[in-house]
Amino acid sequence: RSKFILQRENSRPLAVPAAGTGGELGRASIEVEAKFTAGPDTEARLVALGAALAGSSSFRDLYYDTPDLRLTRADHWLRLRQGAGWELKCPPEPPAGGTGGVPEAAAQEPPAVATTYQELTSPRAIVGRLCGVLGVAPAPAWDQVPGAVAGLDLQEFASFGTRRRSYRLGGLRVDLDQADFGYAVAEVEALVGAQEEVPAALEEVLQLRRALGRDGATRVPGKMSVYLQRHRPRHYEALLRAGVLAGDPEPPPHGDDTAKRGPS
Ligand code: V4E
Repeated sequence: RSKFILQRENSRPLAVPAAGTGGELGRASIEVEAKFTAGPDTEARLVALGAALAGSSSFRDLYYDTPDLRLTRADHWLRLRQGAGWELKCPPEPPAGGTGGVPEAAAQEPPAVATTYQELTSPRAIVGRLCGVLGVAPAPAWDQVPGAVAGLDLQEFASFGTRRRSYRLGGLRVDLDQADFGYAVAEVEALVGAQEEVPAALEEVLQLRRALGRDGATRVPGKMSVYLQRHRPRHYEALLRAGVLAGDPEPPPHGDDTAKRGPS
């Protein structure tokens, strides 16, 4: 039986930890993800490996930052996923007394082939983390995220739609995304409840990525990286300088440059 927790469908939990054993009120939930380029045979390969289609969905993400980009330069990604709510993707807090060092499985791959992020969804956790990064005390009116967005002068810097087909295989999830600005990318994902579980999850994620991907050890940029490169080049350059995004080895061409999947 897989020890990994299934990731959400359309940002809702497919399976969630029992009350008090995970999530933001208990241990941290950490997403371990590796992006890859899907091809015309990816879905057939998934099915051959025993994966099941978990669903299809469409959603729009709106991302927010301060005018001087202090959130994203600190690798904090605040978004409103329409239909799902506010989410903050941010680096996991290092374990108490731990080093936060690179797990062994990741060290075998080039940087950023796999990433680990925490995804916060409770308003209190989101606002607390935002205030920590920005060095301000939370105001009483910020008990909901929109209050904090207004009070902290956060502004929308990106908005795009995604069509997603999701598969599950054991405790892993595979998302095949088509963004509405003409970029397709896929990712293998595991959700774990604690930092100690990250190395094993990484190994599973990278193993499935190798089985599915056409990229070898090449890093594949996410939707945001390509969006910023095309539509917000100064923001993109700032994140390269901050070391938050790595430059793309070969910038992906414009257009629907990977698998064609379903209607637009
Ligand atoms: C974490 C992050 C960003 C926010 C968007 O995250 P991403 O996983 O790319 O989006 P999506 O829509 O697949 O979210 P999900 O539905 O899985 O929660 S934008 C940039 N980052 C950091 C980052 C990075 N440095 N390198 C790579 C390869 N991906 C993300």
